Amino acid sequence: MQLHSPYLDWDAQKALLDEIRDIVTKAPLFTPTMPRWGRPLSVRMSNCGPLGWISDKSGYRYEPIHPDTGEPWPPIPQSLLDIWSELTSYEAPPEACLINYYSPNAKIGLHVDSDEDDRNAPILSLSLGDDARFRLGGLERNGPTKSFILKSGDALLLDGEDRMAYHGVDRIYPGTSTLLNEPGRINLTLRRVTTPSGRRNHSM
Ligand code: MD3
Ligand code: FE
Repeated sequence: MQLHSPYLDWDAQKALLDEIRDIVTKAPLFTPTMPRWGRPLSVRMSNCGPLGWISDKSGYRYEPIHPDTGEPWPPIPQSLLDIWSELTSYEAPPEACLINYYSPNAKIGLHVDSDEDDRNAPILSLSLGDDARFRLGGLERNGPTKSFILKSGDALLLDGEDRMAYHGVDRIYPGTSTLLNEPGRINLTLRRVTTPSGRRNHSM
């Protein structure tokens, strides 16, 4: 895990926020639900890029279209592709940028990100808005965990042994940032989903 705190200054955070707002007008936030039971998650989501992560009664997966509008996801802004190139040494661009919106009471329980075919690629996270308490464990659900505060403008790179680690967001601290016009937090995660052609997939 590599935490750059902060990575983006105020102006860069504002510029990125404007780009995300534009994406969300074209690809509105949706409420993902738990597979099988259909219980709604507290985090609302959207995506940009050729693929987007969704969750509904039939399961977790990447899809090329928005579940409500049926339209393709908007493209990933160049500014985000540049950050990926700057912070990762990965050979191919990200294919999905998951946009998570946390209202003050939203959280995400401990989970592993395992819906990507390419488990060798890193995941790059950017935070905007209120502080969050983020928890990172190990490869086993009941192992020890550590918690960190993620602040507006922070970039977190997950690679190597942390890529398949359990992690979650325990809580948001409303009112700790004035970037958004209301309390809450946005997290962007840039992900490679498919294995680039010509690369051996060493994960299995
Ligand atoms: C550690 N998002 O979208 S970002 C998720 O703040 C997710 O919205 C959190 O977990 C959020 O799946 C955490 C940081 C992050 C992203 C992926 C990871 C940490 C990770 C993958 C493996 C280990
Ligand atoms: Fe995750």
